[in-house]
Amino acid sequence: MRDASPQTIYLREYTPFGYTVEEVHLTFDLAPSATRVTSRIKFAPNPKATDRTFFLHGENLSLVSAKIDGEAVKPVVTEAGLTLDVPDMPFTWEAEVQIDPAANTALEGLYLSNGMYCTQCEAEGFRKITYYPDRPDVMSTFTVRINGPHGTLLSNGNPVAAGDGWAEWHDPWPKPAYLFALVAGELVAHRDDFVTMDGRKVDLALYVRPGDEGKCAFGMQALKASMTWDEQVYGRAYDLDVFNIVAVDDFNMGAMENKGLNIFNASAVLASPETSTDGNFERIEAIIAHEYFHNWTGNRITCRDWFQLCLKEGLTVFRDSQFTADMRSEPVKRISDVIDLRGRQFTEDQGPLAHPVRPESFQEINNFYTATVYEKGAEVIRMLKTLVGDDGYKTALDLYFDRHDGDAATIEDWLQVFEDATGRDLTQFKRWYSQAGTPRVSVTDSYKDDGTYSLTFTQSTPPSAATPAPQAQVIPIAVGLLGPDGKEVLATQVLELTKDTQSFSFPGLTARPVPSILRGFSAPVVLDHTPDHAFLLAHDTDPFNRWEAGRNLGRASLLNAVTKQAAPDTAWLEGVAKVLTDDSLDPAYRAYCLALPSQAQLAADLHEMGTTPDPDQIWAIGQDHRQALAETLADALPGLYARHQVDAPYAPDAEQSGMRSMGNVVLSLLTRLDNGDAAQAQFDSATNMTQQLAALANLIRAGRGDAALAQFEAQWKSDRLVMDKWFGLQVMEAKPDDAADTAKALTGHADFNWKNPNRFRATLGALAGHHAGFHARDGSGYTMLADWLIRLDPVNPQTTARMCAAFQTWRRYDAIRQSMIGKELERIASTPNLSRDTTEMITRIREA
Ligand code: B3K
Ligand code: ZN
Repeated sequence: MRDASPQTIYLREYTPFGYTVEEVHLTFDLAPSATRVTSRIKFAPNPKATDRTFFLHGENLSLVSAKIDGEAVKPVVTEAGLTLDVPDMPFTWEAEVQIDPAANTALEGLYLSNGMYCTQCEAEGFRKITYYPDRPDVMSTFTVRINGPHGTLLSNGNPVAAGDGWAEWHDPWPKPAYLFALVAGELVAHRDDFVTMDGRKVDLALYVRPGDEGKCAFGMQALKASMTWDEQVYGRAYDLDVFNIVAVDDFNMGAMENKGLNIFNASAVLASPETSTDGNFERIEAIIAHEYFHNWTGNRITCRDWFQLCLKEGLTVFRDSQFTADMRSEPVKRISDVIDLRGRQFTEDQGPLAHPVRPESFQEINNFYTATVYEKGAEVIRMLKTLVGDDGYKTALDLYFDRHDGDAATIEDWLQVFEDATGRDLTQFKRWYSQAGTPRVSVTDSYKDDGTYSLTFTQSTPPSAATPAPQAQVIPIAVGLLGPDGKEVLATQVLELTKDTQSFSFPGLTARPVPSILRGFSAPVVLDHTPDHAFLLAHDTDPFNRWEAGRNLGRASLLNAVTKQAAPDTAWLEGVAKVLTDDSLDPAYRAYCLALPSQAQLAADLHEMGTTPDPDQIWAIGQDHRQALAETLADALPGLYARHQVDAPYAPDAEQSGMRSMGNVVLSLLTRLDNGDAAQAQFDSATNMTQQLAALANLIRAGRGDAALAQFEAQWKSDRLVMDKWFGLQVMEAKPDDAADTAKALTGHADFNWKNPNRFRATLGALAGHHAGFHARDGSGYTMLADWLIRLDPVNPQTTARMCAAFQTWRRYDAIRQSMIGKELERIASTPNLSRDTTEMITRIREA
């Protein structure tokens, strides 16, 4: 649907719907271009509402018939829905609509993916299936009858009955329409079961297309591990007789937590050692856990309105990060989360798309499934837990589940639970939900002869359009102190910063200590502090801050190379070399210590310092630094490489993947010295995708990737998920000047199915993520992306809008680049019939 002047929705304008829904009965007569949906819905006046307007959402529906209590009625139908005068007492609404799943390329509502019917309703897709009050605070039980093709017919809840070409499902748990799901097609099931802590047996199934049966075992194990973990850690058991997961090829995001019927992007669930990397396995485990955890945080307790999205998403991301930390390594998970947070969420906060964790207005809610809502939302919960302690957190969560089970709740409800459970006043803390922007915390220190050491913190948050006058926030700062000999003289303590400026004293020391500040990244802030990074890299007892010290050394070295033409810093080279060769440290951790900040991160840092970033120069300096590191470590590399090969049969566990990640980091350094000989040997002997793909990347970097790329393509041409890697890698590894051309050539490949979001993202997303390639001097990266966004928008607005974010940093760059980007933004904005999704994104980005 096209809106001439899109409407803005405000949090402050929330009012409850005038009617409650007591029961929903749906019948689907499936046909690719003419599916009939018959609904029978019992409504009753809502005693909590005053406005009795009867408006049902509905988009792209042909209304065949409508009845109230069995009598035909003629509602007023618009592009957005229908209105009707209804009785002031309980009544039954019946409607029959026709929809066209085959024409639904937006992948929202009911659509076809390779002949398989599937749905995506969050946030507002149910209104493309039938007329309904499509808002999360309207909850009901659903009974669904599917008349369809032979094969598997699935919906939410428990199976009631089935026959040839039909099936009936009933979901006893009241739910909002966004959690509705239906799947129908030729599928095979990988089955298992789980006995809950209260002794109920749950039948588990992972449905995939024939041919993918061999990629199910890991996902199923991850599901069972998630079910066990949620019982043990949060005391939450599953609540239906069945839990089904379906893998779908065409999907706009990772996965969806529909009640009892999770639908997954195939890339987020299918795994095998030959076709998936260690990173894929870890991501799949986390997404399965995330969607499963939503059963309590999202489904049993849902959101009152979409402004409360972080209520379920921030909490569920926090829960899945705890799960991954428990399954794998806590410090490594923390490091990777912080890299991600800085890369995506800080970027959002620093640019025109900045918004609070709980936004106050939107035009298209799908544009607010952001790093701020998800990842910063999770950081806010992590801080709450730090402030109230583990026991306080547990008491509060128990109260939350107890008090709000079955509710459509708000952030106010969530914070109230913490206040009631712990007695703490969270008035100031609540600013984390209402203020956009990343606070900066600067530190000064002093030491007196009487042995008292003091730290003074100053916080300030840059103003943004969303938050023009930010106020001081509650910032938990975990601090430890190290003595001059490197031994810890003060174990980690949490300081609570609540004012603009605040000092804390530590008496009784015998010498001036070195502070380790913001341990474990205890708050999502930018820390302005330049302690002795080399000392902390050598001695810090907090693994996060030890990594951070190395990263800060590397970052300073890169920045000095840009601004002062300095050579790579020997303190960084030597410090990192020491960590790398320290076999007492976890290999996965060491691999992270070697990674330099990204080029985009450096561009952000330079911009912050008042220097206009030059993407070509940043790229070249990164290359110099890696070359210098390879040369410093030249003697150690072959031994390190050999020591990090895994002989045991492949397992995607933390231990083996840590070994491979270290081995592959070493391989990338070796490749700089041996022209790719080790990479070629690894490519030829690889028996898993982690080794094969890393080897291929290095061969491309060494300028000898052609044969391996052809071999890889021949080997994997019938595996879509592996071919996504093949498309993406070529763009990612292209030299800056070739990136846009490489992407362009790939879009001409017979297998470039641009309507498939995975393939589109693999190719164009890789271009947008190639810092120097996207920002190539001639503007080819900008034009290429804009061309494709314009083409995709009418087909799939959601994926288009999401990818517009590639332009959000445009004001960081020089005038010529800004003018080229400005023209592309204008070209997109002036495209006739641009979707509401893309219009909102481009408008916000241009307002910068
Ligand atoms: N809740 C879904 C995301 C829906 C996105 C709609 N544009 C997946 C998740 O966060 O688990
Ligand atoms: Zn989620």
